[in-house]
Amino acid sequence: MNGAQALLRTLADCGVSVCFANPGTSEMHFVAALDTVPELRGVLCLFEGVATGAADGYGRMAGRPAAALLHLGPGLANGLANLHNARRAGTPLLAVVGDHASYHKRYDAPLESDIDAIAGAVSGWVRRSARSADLGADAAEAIAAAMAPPGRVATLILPADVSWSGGAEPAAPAAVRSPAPVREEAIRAAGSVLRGGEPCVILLGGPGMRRPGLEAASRLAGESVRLLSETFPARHERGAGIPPVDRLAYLAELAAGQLAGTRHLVLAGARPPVSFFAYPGRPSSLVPEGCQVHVLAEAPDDVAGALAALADLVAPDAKPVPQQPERPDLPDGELSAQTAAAVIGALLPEAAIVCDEANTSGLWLGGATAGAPPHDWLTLTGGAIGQGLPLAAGAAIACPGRSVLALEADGSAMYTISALWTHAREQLDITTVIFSNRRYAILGMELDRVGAAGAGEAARRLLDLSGPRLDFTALATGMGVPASHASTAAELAAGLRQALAEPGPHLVEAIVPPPW
Ligand SMILES: Cc1ncc(C[n+]2csc(CCOP(=O)(O)OP(=O)(O)O)c2C)c(N)n1
Repeated sequence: MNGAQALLRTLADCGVSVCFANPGTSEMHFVAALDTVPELRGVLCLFEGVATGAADGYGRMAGRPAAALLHLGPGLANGLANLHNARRAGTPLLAVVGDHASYHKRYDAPLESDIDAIAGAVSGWVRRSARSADLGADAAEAIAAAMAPPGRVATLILPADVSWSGGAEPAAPAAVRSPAPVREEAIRAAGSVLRGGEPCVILLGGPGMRRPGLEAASRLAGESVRLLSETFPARHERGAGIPPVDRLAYLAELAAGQLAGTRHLVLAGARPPVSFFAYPGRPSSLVPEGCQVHVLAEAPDDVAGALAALADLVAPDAKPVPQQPERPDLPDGELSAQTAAAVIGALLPEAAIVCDEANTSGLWLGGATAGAPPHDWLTLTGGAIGQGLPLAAGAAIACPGRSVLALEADGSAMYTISALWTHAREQLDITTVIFSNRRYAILGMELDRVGAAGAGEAARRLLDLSGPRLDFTALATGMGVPASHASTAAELAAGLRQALAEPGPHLVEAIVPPPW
């Protein structure tokens, strides 16, 4: 058995069933080995950022890693932004990065680069396999590292000669760490804070955004205790029947308003809140003056267990308060981000998976979908745009039978537009809605907020996408995805209905004015 065959066999035995790949010459033995391990499905992605974003979407929904196969340092670098988002999401993910044969490296061939350094920026675990005999064990360890709670990017660097040499053997799965158990002391401390009756916010995040955590947290909410969540959760279970929680706003001034008057902030899977960016004269930390921060549970901990233990301590008889079913009426007239949100809220299918990269066009989506049937909401955890279309591919492959909605701002969609080809190639049940406002709208606002004086026509031109006009229906059909166009609410509703009723991928380009 060569190294590549042992590697793939080990991955399959460890429960890895998908590899999102953009291979090159140094990965050809890995590619050939796919035919010896039929349990591992190779999915071709036409850009590495699609492969890594898809592996992120897969890991968030499956709770176990997919592999992303990348070609040396440049391939890894192309995939880095979405590995960054995966790192922020705490997604279990295995990046396999091919490298030159070990003896070839000293010749400094054109693709030679410092892969270890690039990988270090986004990985919680990095190993360069030295011998084909070690590769199986390295792979099993990589998977265990990727799955250690809450999840991380594990990068295995695979020299071509390690891949092609014989004498390799598959390894058995390695033990995976469980979430750290509930800490009694933290429960007692949070209990006395909650009993004290001073204004308190429980800030939820990470695994606390799944149904069990939300139900336990809901038992704790009351007159002096409010629930809020981190701004960009990796996976938020929401909708009718699940206790709702408002997300902390992206804009620091709005988030400061949400937290004003809070004397105690209890963190349950979330980090202390900070401003997304620094703004001249404004604070970086969003913890209000005089507010004490208490850590109930961190992301690697049993967050839901900690919340449940806290609820049993201070509110043993309290019941969770679920969101009532409620949908907006289908609106009429011209399309805007607001009416588009109402259309989506009216039609969102049960058990949908929403990949939200709608940016400024998404302001009304949360409200419009709050009472829709239960669904999962995946967000831009690391703020690196170009995530949504790849994320949708991975989520759809992780959850066949569920509708995936990619809600995409036009600027962000263009970063990884080739993901549409993978949607079509794999015939994934993904409906993409492009919010075409034809600009980088948020940056128009940020230009003013950071106080960048003197911005004129030259500056505005860098934020404008209006010419040449991006024709998303042509882009989609050119990659095999049927597409339609909507400039009224009724057209969006018709397009969405059809897309959701038919199997396979679809795209609707929604022409919306920018919100400012
Ligand atoms: C990888 C990466 N590159 C650049 C940026 C900076 N950036 C933030 S928002 C944005 C434009 C967003 O435009 P669009 O996706 O069309 O959304 P809109 O603001 O119009 O709603 C850019 C370029 C980023 N966040 N991530």
